[in-house]
Amino acid sequence: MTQTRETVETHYHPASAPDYIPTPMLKKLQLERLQAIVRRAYDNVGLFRRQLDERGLAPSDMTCLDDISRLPFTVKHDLRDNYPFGLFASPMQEVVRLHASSGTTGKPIVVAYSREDVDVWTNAMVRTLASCGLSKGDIAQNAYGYGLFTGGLGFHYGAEGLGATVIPISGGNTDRQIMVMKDFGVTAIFCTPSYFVHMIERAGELGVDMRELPLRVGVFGAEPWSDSMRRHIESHTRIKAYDIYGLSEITGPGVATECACQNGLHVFEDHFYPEIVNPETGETLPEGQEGELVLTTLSKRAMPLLRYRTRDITAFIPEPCECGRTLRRIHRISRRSDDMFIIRGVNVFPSQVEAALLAVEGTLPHYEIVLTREKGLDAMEVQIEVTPEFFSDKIGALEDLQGRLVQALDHVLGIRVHVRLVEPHSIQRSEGKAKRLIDRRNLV
Ligand code: DLL
Repeated sequence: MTQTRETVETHYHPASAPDYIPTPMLKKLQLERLQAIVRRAYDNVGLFRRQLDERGLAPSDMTCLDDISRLPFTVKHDLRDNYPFGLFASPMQEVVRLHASSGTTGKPIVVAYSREDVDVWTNAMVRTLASCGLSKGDIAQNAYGYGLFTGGLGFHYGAEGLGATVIPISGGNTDRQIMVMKDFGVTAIFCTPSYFVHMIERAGELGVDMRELPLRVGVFGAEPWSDSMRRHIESHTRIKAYDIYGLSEITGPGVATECACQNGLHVFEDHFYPEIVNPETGETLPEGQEGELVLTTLSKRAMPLLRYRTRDITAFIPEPCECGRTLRRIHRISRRSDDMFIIRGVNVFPSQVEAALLAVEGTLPHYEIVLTREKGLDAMEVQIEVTPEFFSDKIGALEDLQGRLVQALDHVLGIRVHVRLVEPHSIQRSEGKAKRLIDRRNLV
Protein backbone atom coordinates (compact mmCIF):
# COMPACT_ATOMS: atom_id res chain seq x y z
CA MET A 1 0.00 0.00 0.00
CA THR A 2 1.45 3.38 -0.89
CA GLN A 3 0.36 6.77 0.35
CA THR A 4 1.39 10.27 -0.55
CA ARG A 5 3.68 12.35 1.59
CA GLU A 6 0.84 14.65 2.69
CA THR A 7 -1.19 11.79 4.15
CA VAL A 8 1.69 9.99 5.82
CA GLU A 9 3.83 12.60 7.56
CA THR A 10 1.46 13.56 10.31
CA HIS A 11 4.11 14.14 12.97
CA TYR A 12 7.47 15.46 11.87
CA HIS A 13 10.20 15.07 14.47
CA PRO A 14 13.31 17.30 14.17
CA ALA A 15 15.54 14.24 14.70
CA SER A 16 14.24 12.96 11.34
CA ALA A 17 15.91 15.80 9.39
CA PRO A 18 18.86 13.63 8.21
CA ASP A 19 16.34 11.18 6.67
CA TYR A 20 15.78 13.80 3.95
CA ILE A 21 19.39 14.84 3.34
CA PRO A 22 20.17 15.53 -0.35
CA THR A 23 22.15 12.60 -1.76
CA PRO A 24 25.34 14.54 -2.71
CA MET A 25 25.53 15.87 0.87
CA LEU A 26 24.98 12.37 2.25
CA LYS A 27 27.80 10.99 0.11
CA LYS A 28 30.18 13.70 1.26
CA LEU A 29 29.31 12.99 4.89
CA GLN A 30 29.69 9.24 4.38
CA LEU A 31 33.14 9.66 2.85
CA GLU A 32 34.33 11.89 5.71
CA ARG A 33 33.01 9.40 8.24
CA LEU A 34 34.44 6.41 6.37
CA GLN A 35 37.90 7.97 6.33
CA ALA A 36 37.70 8.68 10.06
CA ILE A 37 36.40 5.24 10.99
CA VAL A 38 38.99 3.35 8.96
CA ARG A 39 41.67 5.46 10.61
CA ARG A 40 40.22 4.76 14.05
CA ALA A 41 39.89 1.01 13.40
CA TYR A 42 43.45 0.82 12.03
CA ASP A 43 44.98 2.76 14.90
CA ASN A 44 43.16 0.96 17.72
CA VAL A 45 42.20 -2.59 16.71
CA GLY A 46 44.84 -5.25 16.06
CA LEU A 47 42.64 -7.26 13.69
CA PHE A 48 41.98 -4.33 11.36
CA ARG A 49 45.59 -3.16 11.38
CA ARG A 50 46.79 -6.67 10.43
CA GLN A 51 44.15 -7.08 7.73
CA LEU A 52 44.89 -3.73 6.11
CA ASP A 53 48.65 -4.24 6.35
CA GLU A 54 48.30 -7.64 4.67
CA ARG A 55 46.60 -5.97 1.72
CA GLY A 56 49.06 -3.12 1.62
CA LEU A 57 46.24 -0.70 2.40
CA ALA A 58 46.49 2.45 4.50
CA PRO A 59 43.57 4.46 5.92
CA SER A 60 44.62 7.31 3.60
CA ASP A 61 43.74 5.06 0.61
CA MET A 62 40.03 5.76 1.19
CA THR A 63 39.78 8.60 -1.31
CA CYS A 64 36.24 7.95 -2.57
CA LEU A 65 33.27 5.87 -1.37
CA ASP A 66 33.96 3.13 -3.92
CA ASP A 67 37.29 2.50 -2.18
CA ILE A 68 35.30 0.74 0.54
CA SER A 69 35.24 -2.35 -1.68
CA ARG A 70 39.03 -2.61 -1.26
CA LEU A 71 38.62 -3.20 2.47
CA PRO A 72 38.51 -6.76 3.82
CA PHE A 73 35.25 -8.16 5.20
CA THR A 74 34.67 -8.76 8.90
CA VAL A 75 32.75 -11.93 9.79
CA LYS A 76 31.08 -13.29 12.90
CA HIS A 77 34.09 -15.54 13.52
CA ASP A 78 36.28 -12.48 13.97
CA LEU A 79 34.04 -11.43 16.86
CA ARG A 80 34.13 -14.91 18.38
CA ASP A 81 37.90 -15.23 17.97
CA ASN A 82 38.41 -11.91 19.74
CA TYR A 83 36.02 -12.69 22.59
CA PRO A 84 35.29 -10.85 24.77
CA PHE A 85 36.95 -7.42 24.30
CA GLY A 86 39.55 -7.89 21.53
CA LEU A 87 37.83 -5.66 18.94
CA PHE A 88 37.27 -2.65 21.17
CA ALA A 89 38.72 0.59 19.82
CA SER A 90 38.19 2.52 23.06
CA PRO A 91 39.75 1.99 26.47
CA MET A 92 37.37 0.38 28.97
CA GLN A 93 37.02 3.70 30.86
CA GLU A 94 35.16 5.04 27.84
CA VAL A 95 32.87 2.04 27.43
CA VAL A 96 29.55 2.79 29.12
CA ARG A 97 27.58 -0.28 27.99
CA LEU A 98 28.09 -3.88 26.92
CA HIS A 99 25.56 -6.10 25.16
CA ALA A 100 25.92 -9.65 23.95
CA SER A 101 24.19 -11.81 21.43
CA SER A 102 23.92 -15.51 22.03
CA GLY A 103 25.06 -17.54 19.09
CA THR A 104 23.75 -20.99 18.30
CA THR A 105 26.88 -22.55 19.79
CA GLY A 106 29.54 -21.62 22.31
CA LYS A 107 30.38 -18.17 23.57
CA PRO A 108 28.27 -15.14 22.76
CA ILE A 109 29.61 -12.18 20.84
CA VAL A 110 30.12 -9.03 22.88
CA VAL A 111 29.53 -5.48 21.68
CA ALA A 112 30.58 -2.20 23.30
CA TYR A 113 29.20 1.35 23.32
CA SER A 114 30.78 4.62 24.31
CA ARG A 115 28.62 7.50 25.55
CA GLU A 116 28.53 8.86 21.96
CA ASP A 117 27.59 5.42 20.60
CA VAL A 118 24.60 5.24 22.92
CA ASP A 119 23.57 8.71 21.73
CA VAL A 120 23.86 7.75 18.05
CA TRP A 121 21.88 4.57 18.69
CA THR A 122 19.20 6.49 20.58
CA ASN A 123 19.02 9.02 17.75
CA ALA A 124 18.61 6.20 15.19
CA MET A 125 15.81 4.73 17.32
CA VAL A 126 14.06 8.10 17.68
CA ARG A 127 14.17 8.41 13.87
CA THR A 128 12.91 4.84 13.56
CA LEU A 129 9.92 5.39 15.82
CA ALA A 130 9.12 8.76 14.23
CA SER A 131 9.21 7.03 10.85
CA CYS A 132 6.66 4.50 12.16
CA GLY A 133 4.35 7.39 13.10
CA LEU A 134 5.00 7.51 16.85
CA SER A 135 5.24 10.79 18.73
CA LYS A 136 5.10 12.40 22.13
CA GLY A 137 1.81 11.37 23.69
CA ASP A 138 2.02 7.75 22.60
CA ILE A 139 1.98 5.14 25.35
CA ALA A 140 4.44 2.46 24.31
CA GLN A 141 4.54 -1.06 25.72
CA ASN A 142 8.05 -2.37 25.23
CA ALA A 143 7.84 -6.17 25.22
CA TYR A 144 11.30 -6.78 23.74
CA GLY A 145 13.54 -8.50 26.25
CA TYR A 146 15.58 -6.22 28.54
CA GLY A 147 19.07 -7.49 29.28
CA LEU A 148 22.03 -8.43 27.16
CA PHE A 149 19.72 -8.52 24.10
CA THR A 150 19.75 -5.11 22.42
CA GLY A 151 15.98 -5.04 21.76
CA GLY A 152 14.74 -3.90 25.17
CA LEU A 153 17.12 -1.04 25.89
CA GLY A 154 17.35 0.05 22.24
CA PHE A 155 13.60 0.64 22.05
CA HIS A 156 13.50 2.04 25.57
CA TYR A 157 15.99 4.82 24.90
CA GLY A 158 14.43 5.57 21.51
CA ALA A 159 10.89 5.88 22.83
CA GLU A 160 11.99 8.03 25.77
CA GLY A 161 14.10 10.16 23.44
CA LEU A 162 11.01 10.72 21.30
CA GLY A 163 9.07 11.83 24.36
CA ALA A 164 6.64 8.90 24.38
CA THR A 165 5.61 7.22 27.64
CA VAL A 166 7.46 3.91 27.94
CA ILE A 167 6.18 0.86 29.79
CA PRO A 168 9.31 -1.27 30.26
CA ILE A 169 7.45 -4.55 30.65
CA SER A 170 10.01 -6.75 28.79
CA GLY A 171 8.99 -10.10 27.25
CA GLY A 172 6.82 -12.86 28.71
CA ASN A 173 3.88 -13.14 31.09
CA THR A 174 1.36 -12.70 28.31
CA ASP A 175 -1.75 -12.35 30.48
CA ARG A 176 -0.14 -9.42 32.29
CA GLN A 177 0.88 -7.90 28.94
CA ILE A 178 -2.76 -7.92 27.88
CA MET A 179 -4.00 -6.49 31.16
CA VAL A 180 -1.47 -3.63 30.94
CA MET A 181 -2.27 -3.00 27.28
CA LYS A 182 -5.95 -2.63 28.15
CA ASP A 183 -5.71 -0.81 31.49
CA PHE A 184 -2.92 1.65 30.58
CA GLY A 185 -4.44 2.70 27.25
CA VAL A 186 -1.42 1.51 25.29
CA THR A 187 -1.18 2.99 21.76
CA ALA A 188 2.06 1.35 20.53
CA ILE A 189 3.53 -2.11 21.02
CA PHE A 190 7.14 -3.21 20.47
CA CYS A 191 7.96 -6.93 20.29
CA THR A 192 8.81 -9.71 17.86
CA PRO A 193 6.07 -10.36 15.30
CA SER A 194 5.71 -13.97 16.44
CA TYR A 195 5.15 -12.86 20.04
CA PHE A 196 2.51 -10.37 18.95
CA VAL A 197 0.65 -13.10 17.04
CA HIS A 198 0.62 -15.02 20.31
CA MET A 199 -0.68 -11.94 22.19
CA ILE A 200 -3.56 -11.56 19.72
CA GLU A 201 -4.50 -15.18 20.25
CA ARG A 202 -4.29 -14.98 24.05
CA ALA A 203 -6.28 -11.72 24.11
CA GLY A 204 -9.05 -13.51 22.23
CA GLU A 205 -9.09 -16.29 24.82
CA LEU A 206 -9.29 -13.73 27.61
CA GLY A 207 -12.23 -12.05 25.91
CA VAL A 208 -10.26 -8.92 24.96
CA ASP A 209 -10.90 -7.66 21.44
CA MET A 210 -7.76 -5.83 20.36
CA ARG A 211 -9.80 -3.94 17.78
CA GLU A 212 -11.51 -2.12 20.60
CA LEU A 213 -8.29 -0.94 22.26
CA PRO A 214 -6.52 2.36 21.45
CA LEU A 215 -3.53 0.34 20.15
CA ARG A 216 -2.62 1.83 16.75
CA VAL A 217 1.04 1.04 15.95
CA GLY A 218 3.25 -2.06 16.20
CA VAL A 219 7.01 -1.99 15.61
CA PHE A 220 8.11 -5.53 14.91
CA GLY A 221 11.52 -7.00 14.16
CA ALA A 222 14.41 -9.18 15.37
CA GLU A 223 13.23 -12.10 13.20
CA PRO A 224 11.99 -12.65 9.66
CA TRP A 225 8.30 -12.18 9.01
CA SER A 226 6.19 -11.91 5.90
CA ASP A 227 3.52 -9.75 4.32
CA SER A 228 0.96 -12.46 5.05
CA MET A 229 1.95 -12.24 8.72
CA ARG A 230 1.47 -8.45 8.49
CA ARG A 231 -2.01 -8.97 7.02
CA HIS A 232 -2.84 -11.40 9.82
CA ILE A 233 -1.76 -8.86 12.45
CA GLU A 234 -3.44 -5.86 10.81
CA SER A 235 -6.72 -7.68 10.25
CA HIS A 236 -6.99 -8.84 13.88
CA THR A 237 -6.23 -5.41 15.36
CA ARG A 238 -6.46 -1.74 14.37
CA ILE A 239 -2.71 -1.31 14.25
CA LYS A 240 -0.35 -0.52 11.42
CA ALA A 241 2.46 -3.07 11.65
CA TYR A 242 5.97 -1.82 10.79
CA ASP A 243 9.14 -3.78 10.13
CA ILE A 244 12.36 -2.71 11.83
CA TYR A 245 15.75 -4.25 11.28
CA GLY A 246 19.01 -4.27 13.18
CA LEU A 247 21.71 -6.44 14.66
CA SER A 248 23.84 -6.29 17.79
CA GLU A 249 27.14 -6.20 15.93
CA ILE A 250 26.22 -2.94 14.18
CA THR A 251 24.25 -1.24 16.98
CA GLY A 252 21.07 -3.23 17.78
CA PRO A 253 17.61 -2.27 16.50
CA GLY A 254 17.61 0.94 14.45
CA VAL A 255 19.77 0.09 11.43
CA ALA A 256 16.82 0.29 9.02
CA THR A 257 13.09 0.90 9.29
CA GLU A 258 9.91 1.13 7.30
CA CYS A 259 8.08 4.42 6.90
CA ALA A 260 4.34 5.01 6.52
CA CYS A 261 4.51 3.59 2.97
CA GLN A 262 5.33 0.12 4.43
CA ASN A 263 7.23 -0.67 1.29
CA GLY A 264 10.86 -1.43 2.12
CA LEU A 265 13.14 -0.33 4.96
CA HIS A 266 15.16 2.91 4.85
CA VAL A 267 18.73 2.34 6.01
CA PHE A 268 20.17 5.03 8.29
CA GLU A 269 22.99 5.46 5.81
CA ASP A 270 24.53 8.41 7.59
CA HIS A 271 25.61 5.99 10.35
CA PHE A 272 25.61 2.55 8.69
CA TYR A 273 27.01 2.17 5.18
CA PRO A 274 25.21 -0.61 3.30
CA GLU A 275 26.45 -2.77 0.43
CA ILE A 276 24.92 -5.84 -1.19
CA VAL A 277 27.38 -8.55 -2.21
CA ASN A 278 27.24 -11.96 -3.78
CA PRO A 279 27.29 -14.28 -0.74
CA GLU A 280 29.52 -16.79 -2.52
CA THR A 281 32.09 -14.55 -4.18
CA GLY A 282 31.87 -11.41 -2.06
CA GLU A 283 31.57 -9.26 -5.20
CA THR A 284 29.54 -6.08 -4.97
CA LEU A 285 26.25 -6.54 -6.82
CA PRO A 286 24.50 -4.03 -9.09
CA GLU A 287 21.68 -2.02 -7.47
CA GLY A 288 18.46 -4.02 -7.30
CA GLN A 289 20.07 -7.45 -7.31
CA GLU A 290 19.51 -9.71 -4.32
CA GLY A 291 22.48 -10.66 -2.16
CA GLU A 292 24.01 -10.45 1.31
CA LEU A 293 23.82 -7.19 3.22
CA VAL A 294 27.23 -5.90 4.31
CA LEU A 295 27.39 -3.01 6.77
CA THR A 296 30.14 -0.63 7.86
CA THR A 297 29.59 1.43 11.02
CA LEU A 298 30.39 5.02 10.09
CA SER A 299 30.20 6.62 13.55
CA LYS A 300 30.84 3.87 16.10
CA ARG A 301 33.64 4.69 18.50
CA ALA A 302 33.93 1.81 20.97
CA MET A 303 33.58 -0.99 18.44
CA PRO A 304 33.73 0.02 14.78
CA LEU A 305 33.17 -2.74 12.23
CA LEU A 306 34.36 -2.59 8.65
CA ARG A 307 32.30 -4.38 5.96
CA TYR A 308 30.53 -6.72 8.33
CA ARG A 309 28.93 -9.74 6.62
CA THR A 310 25.43 -9.87 8.13
CA ARG A 311 24.35 -13.10 6.34
CA ASP A 312 20.99 -11.38 5.83
CA ILE A 313 19.69 -11.58 2.28
CA THR A 314 18.01 -8.56 0.69
CA ALA A 315 18.24 -6.12 -2.24
CA PHE A 316 18.23 -2.34 -2.63
CA ILE A 317 15.00 -0.85 -3.96
CA PRO A 318 16.28 1.54 -6.66
CA GLU A 319 13.20 3.79 -6.90
CA PRO A 320 12.85 6.76 -4.52
CA CYS A 321 10.26 6.36 -1.78
CA GLU A 322 7.01 8.31 -1.84
CA CYS A 323 7.56 9.43 1.75
CA GLY A 324 10.29 11.80 0.51
CA ARG A 325 13.13 10.27 2.52
CA THR A 326 16.33 10.16 0.50
CA LEU A 327 17.81 7.25 2.46
CA ARG A 328 17.95 4.12 0.33
CA ARG A 329 15.56 1.28 1.01
CA ILE A 330 16.14 -2.45 1.25
CA HIS A 331 13.50 -5.16 0.88
CA ARG A 332 12.37 -6.83 4.08
CA ILE A 333 14.77 -9.57 5.13
CA SER A 334 13.07 -12.87 4.61
CA ARG A 335 16.05 -15.16 4.99
CA ARG A 336 19.68 -15.56 5.98
CA SER A 337 22.29 -17.15 3.78
CA ASP A 338 23.04 -19.59 6.60
CA ASP A 339 19.51 -20.78 7.37
CA MET A 340 19.17 -22.70 4.12
CA PHE A 341 18.99 -26.48 4.33
CA ILE A 342 19.08 -29.12 1.62
CA ILE A 343 16.43 -31.80 1.29
CA ARG A 344 16.82 -34.38 -1.45
CA GLY A 345 19.14 -32.07 -3.31
CA VAL A 346 16.81 -29.09 -3.17
CA ASN A 347 17.74 -25.87 -1.37
CA VAL A 348 15.02 -24.83 1.07
CA PHE A 349 14.64 -21.64 3.10
CA PRO A 350 12.19 -21.59 6.06
CA SER A 351 10.66 -18.37 4.67
CA GLN A 352 9.56 -20.17 1.50
CA VAL A 353 7.75 -22.70 3.65
CA GLU A 354 6.01 -19.94 5.61
CA ALA A 355 4.87 -18.19 2.43
CA ALA A 356 3.38 -21.41 1.07
CA LEU A 357 1.61 -22.33 4.31
CA LEU A 358 0.08 -18.99 5.12
CA ALA A 359 -1.34 -18.62 1.62
CA VAL A 360 -3.65 -21.58 2.29
CA GLU A 361 -6.91 -20.72 4.02
CA GLY A 362 -7.68 -22.47 7.31
CA THR A 363 -4.14 -22.35 8.70
CA LEU A 364 -2.75 -20.32 11.59
CA PRO A 365 0.69 -18.68 11.57
CA HIS A 366 2.03 -21.28 13.99
CA TYR A 367 4.19 -23.89 12.36
CA GLU A 368 7.38 -25.85 12.76
CA ILE A 369 9.69 -27.49 10.28
CA VAL A 370 11.17 -30.71 11.60
CA LEU A 371 14.16 -32.27 9.86
CA THR A 372 15.08 -35.89 10.54
CA ARG A 373 17.36 -38.47 9.00
CA GLU A 374 15.95 -41.86 8.13
CA LYS A 375 18.25 -44.56 6.77
CA GLY A 376 20.79 -41.93 5.76
CA LEU A 377 18.20 -39.83 3.90
CA ASP A 378 17.07 -36.40 5.11
CA ALA A 379 13.34 -36.01 5.61
CA MET A 380 11.28 -32.88 6.23
CA GLU A 381 7.96 -32.67 8.00
CA VAL A 382 5.96 -29.47 8.31
CA GLN A 383 3.64 -29.28 11.29
CA ILE A 384 1.02 -26.60 11.09
CA GLU A 385 -1.79 -25.52 13.36
CA VAL A 386 -5.25 -25.43 11.92
CA THR A 387 -8.00 -22.99 12.94
CA PRO A 388 -10.38 -24.41 15.59
CA GLU A 389 -13.32 -24.36 13.12
CA PHE A 390 -11.35 -26.50 10.71
CA PHE A 391 -10.24 -28.87 13.39
CA SER A 392 -13.75 -29.59 14.58
CA ASP A 393 -14.92 -30.12 10.98
CA LYS A 394 -15.26 -33.44 9.26
CA ILE A 395 -12.21 -35.62 8.55
CA GLY A 396 -12.78 -35.06 4.82
CA ALA A 397 -12.17 -31.31 5.18
CA LEU A 398 -8.91 -31.90 7.03
CA GLU A 399 -7.70 -34.33 4.40
CA ASP A 400 -8.57 -31.83 1.72
CA LEU A 401 -6.64 -29.08 3.58
CA GLN A 402 -3.64 -31.34 4.00
CA GLY A 403 -3.68 -32.12 0.29
CA ARG A 404 -3.76 -28.41 -0.56
CA LEU A 405 -0.82 -27.72 1.75
CA VAL A 406 1.28 -30.51 0.24
CA GLN A 407 0.51 -29.07 -3.18
CA ALA A 408 1.31 -25.49 -2.15
CA LEU A 409 4.68 -26.62 -0.76
CA ASP A 410 5.38 -28.73 -3.82
CA HIS A 411 4.66 -25.69 -5.98
CA VAL A 412 7.08 -23.44 -4.06
CA LEU A 413 9.84 -25.90 -3.21
CA GLY A 414 9.60 -28.37 -6.08
CA ILE A 415 9.55 -31.39 -3.76
CA ARG A 416 6.81 -33.32 -1.94
CA VAL A 417 7.18 -33.01 1.80
CA HIS A 418 5.20 -34.49 4.64
CA VAL A 419 2.58 -32.21 6.20
CA ARG A 420 1.02 -32.86 9.59
CA LEU A 421 -1.98 -30.85 10.74
CA VAL A 422 -1.95 -30.27 14.46
CA GLU A 423 -4.53 -28.91 16.87
CA PRO A 424 -4.59 -25.24 17.84
CA HIS A 425 -2.08 -24.65 20.69
CA SER A 426 0.05 -27.70 20.15
CA ILE A 427 3.06 -25.74 18.90
CA GLN A 428 5.05 -23.91 21.54
CA ARG A 429 4.65 -20.11 21.47
CA SER A 430 7.65 -17.80 21.52
CA GLU A 431 8.02 -14.74 23.71
CA GLY A 432 11.02 -13.51 21.73
CA LYS A 433 12.56 -14.82 18.52
CA ALA A 434 10.54 -17.79 17.24
CA LYS A 435 12.32 -21.05 16.54
CA ARG A 436 10.69 -22.49 13.42
CA LEU A 437 13.27 -25.07 12.46
CA ILE A 438 13.94 -28.16 14.52
CA ASP A 439 16.86 -30.04 13.13
CA ARG A 440 17.10 -33.58 14.48
CA ARG A 441 19.30 -34.86 11.68
CA ASN A 442 22.40 -35.22 13.78
CA LEU A 443 20.66 -36.94 16.64
CA VAL A 444 20.40 -40.28 14.84
O1 DLL B 1 17.56 -8.79 16.79
C1 DLL B 1 18.16 -6.46 17.07
C2 DLL B 1 16.72 -6.09 16.96
C3 DLL B 1 15.94 -6.01 18.10
C4 DLL B 1 16.17 -5.79 15.71
C5 DLL B 1 14.62 -5.66 17.99
C6 DLL B 1 14.85 -5.40 15.61
C7 DLL B 1 14.06 -5.34 16.74
P1 DLL B 1 20.38 -9.70 17.14
O2 DLL B 1 19.81 -10.48 18.28
O3 DLL B 1 21.85 -9.48 17.09
O4 DLL B 1 19.76 -8.25 17.10
O5 DLL B 1 19.89 -10.41 15.81
C8 DLL B 1 20.17 -9.86 14.56
O6 DLL B 1 18.16 -10.85 13.61
O7 DLL B 1 21.06 -10.37 11.57
C9 DLL B 1 18.65 -10.78 11.30
O8 DLL B 1 19.03 -12.08 10.88
C10 DLL B 1 17.54 -10.87 12.34
N1 DLL B 1 16.64 -9.72 12.21
C11 DLL B 1 16.62 -8.58 12.94
N2 DLL B 1 15.61 -7.77 12.53
C12 DLL B 1 14.98 -8.42 11.51
C13 DLL B 1 13.89 -8.11 10.65
C14 DLL B 1 18.42 -7.96 16.97
N3 DLL B 1 13.17 -6.99 10.76
C15 DLL B 1 19.60 -10.73 13.46
N4 DLL B 1 13.57 -9.01 9.68
C16 DLL B 1 19.78 -10.12 12.09
C17 DLL B 1 14.27 -10.16 9.53
C18 DLL B 1 15.65 -9.65 11.29
N5 DLL B 1 15.29 -10.51 10.33
